[in-house]
Amino acid sequence: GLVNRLAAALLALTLLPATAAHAEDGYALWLRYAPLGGDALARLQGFAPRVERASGTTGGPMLAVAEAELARGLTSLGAPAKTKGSIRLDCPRAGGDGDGSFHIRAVDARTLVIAGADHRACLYGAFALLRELSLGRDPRAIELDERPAMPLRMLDHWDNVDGSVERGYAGRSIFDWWRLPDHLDRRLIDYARANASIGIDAVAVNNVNAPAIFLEPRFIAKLRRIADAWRPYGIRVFLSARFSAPRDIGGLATADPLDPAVRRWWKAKADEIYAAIPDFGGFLVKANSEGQPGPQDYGRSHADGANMLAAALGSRGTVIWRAFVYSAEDASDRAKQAYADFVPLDGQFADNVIVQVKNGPIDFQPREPFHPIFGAMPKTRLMFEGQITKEYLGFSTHLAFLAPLWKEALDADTGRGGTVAGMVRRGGMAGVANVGSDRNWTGGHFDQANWYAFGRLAWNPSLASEAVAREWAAQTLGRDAGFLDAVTAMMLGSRQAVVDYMTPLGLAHQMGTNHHYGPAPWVCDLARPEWNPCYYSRADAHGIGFDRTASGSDALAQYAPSVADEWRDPKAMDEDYLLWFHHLPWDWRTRSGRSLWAELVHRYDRGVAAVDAMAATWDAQRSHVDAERFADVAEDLKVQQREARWWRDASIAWWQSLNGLPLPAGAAPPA
Ligand code: GCW
Repeated sequence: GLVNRLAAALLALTLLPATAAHAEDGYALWLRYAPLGGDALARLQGFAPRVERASGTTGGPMLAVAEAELARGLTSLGAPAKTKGSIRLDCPRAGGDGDGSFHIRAVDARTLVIAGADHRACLYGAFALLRELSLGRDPRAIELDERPAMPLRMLDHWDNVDGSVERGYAGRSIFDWWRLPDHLDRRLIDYARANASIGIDAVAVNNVNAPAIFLEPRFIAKLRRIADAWRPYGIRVFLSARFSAPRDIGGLATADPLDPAVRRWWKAKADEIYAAIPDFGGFLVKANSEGQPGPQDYGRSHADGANMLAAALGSRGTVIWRAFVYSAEDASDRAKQAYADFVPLDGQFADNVIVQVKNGPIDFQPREPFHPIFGAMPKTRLMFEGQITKEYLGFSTHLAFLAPLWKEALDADTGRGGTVAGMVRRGGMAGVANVGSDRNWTGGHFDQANWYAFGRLAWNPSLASEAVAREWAAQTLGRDAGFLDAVTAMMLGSRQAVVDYMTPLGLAHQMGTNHHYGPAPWVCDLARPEWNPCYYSRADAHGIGFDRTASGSDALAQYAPSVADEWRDPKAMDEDYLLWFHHLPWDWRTRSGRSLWAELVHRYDRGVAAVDAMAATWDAQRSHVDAERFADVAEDLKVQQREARWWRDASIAWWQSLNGLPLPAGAAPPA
């Protein structure tokens, strides 16, 4: 009696804090399905659905995932055990070969139907329905008609064999290659589930700087275990393939793509992989870039290299060939090189080759104009590569919501018959993953929003950043309307804040060598000129900025005339790109009426002030967020406040050492 009750109470006391902390450590991501309240709960209880199958729909692993998710989500949101209505799954074809298009609608007052061609439709439909319910929508009024904007919605892991992650800021790799294939970490299932919930359908599991070991039989067995685990979630695995593998592990003397023995080797390798993984996605390749081997080592073109691998895969898979190339030999303007290398090859790539192009022409900077290749290769399938992990935006310590960054590129009119998003509709979008073994997956809690946003935008690039931020925050953090207004506004302004305190007015690549974290505008002595921050700023006593007009590198000419016209005149253009395209004297008048120098300082100050405002906004939300995540974010924001000042003060001091100018009137004193 009493002893037992005391023991139970004690046990509850010891368990409670741990359980509560676990629930709010961020592991659940946006799939918390926190219990609904108020009207939303009453509506769900009034509907009280059970999940059933339409007559033509039979079970299978992918449908089982959809059913389990619905059961879990509905219960967690507060649906009663005693049911009245139903959610009917009408996805007749088993398996997930379709594109995942689905619709959801009420057929009568008691029945919601999720319908589509095959099980993938019901998988995506299930997650979409739960999202709507989580947002408090009336179940019987939900009507969705969705189709993915592009076939490949992909995450690229830069994860290494030893468990380290290149540019990873969320702990070690989630892939435990040592224990695979015998042991599959549950986390990989949770990962697939999170990806399926946002429509991600492909994952490259290893770094593009790839050793050939991944192509060895023992690794193919490991990959197979992952592929089997992810199949029910609609995710195909891709492998980064080292171009020199025939030499590295194949015993051949060459990796020349036109050499018959090399071609046979890759064909046999592909056959071996497909025997283990019948739906293997294909190869992702970084070739002739930053020291990686490639076809140019043998005097062959990127098309020769890509097509050779494409022939090995045949209709079974896809070669994703990266356009991220720049060479030490031609350092006149790094921004021009990918276009110069690839555009002449338009029309030469095999049908199952996709050329993957970073959002901007340099390298994942806080702000870049869109890459000029978009629109310039109409006969080639293109893919958009974004970086979810924040290599150049303060790692996982600084808060920056990246949907506005990607949207800036995706929405840009290329002037060549469509937007950037339109140019990748036959290819897709790949995001460099920001996921690791941290409890909350991504290091910073708000970095989860970037993973989420990337998936949502790949599914539908016309979604507004604001809508994505809001739905993420509502599912992940809390549903209070005032809270959501405040947090959404904070997220939407956060990337511009980073731009302002790191690289305002179109500056780029002022980060420290290799680590790319703090400011280092003074660095000018690295062997490769285009690795030096001074190469990008071109700052001296007289002025600052990179002249990419006809009087300079003329990178502007790589854009369609209508686009180039927008950026040609420094007086008329969007000043967010000013110093990307123009070298201007320090006393040049900007549109605000301030001198260039004063405007630059103004923007650094504005960035610092924006971070201070973010910290204040967050501080006011204490009552709306669990204590654990509130404190985590508050701590990171303190670091960001300090480091925004570091960026501003170090940058301004360096420019002053060149131009000898005093701080403009009204500027904040250094911290
Ligand atoms: O952004 C740069 C990174 C490298 C990366 C490279 C790439 C994987 O600094 O770490 O290498 O781009 O995209 O290939």
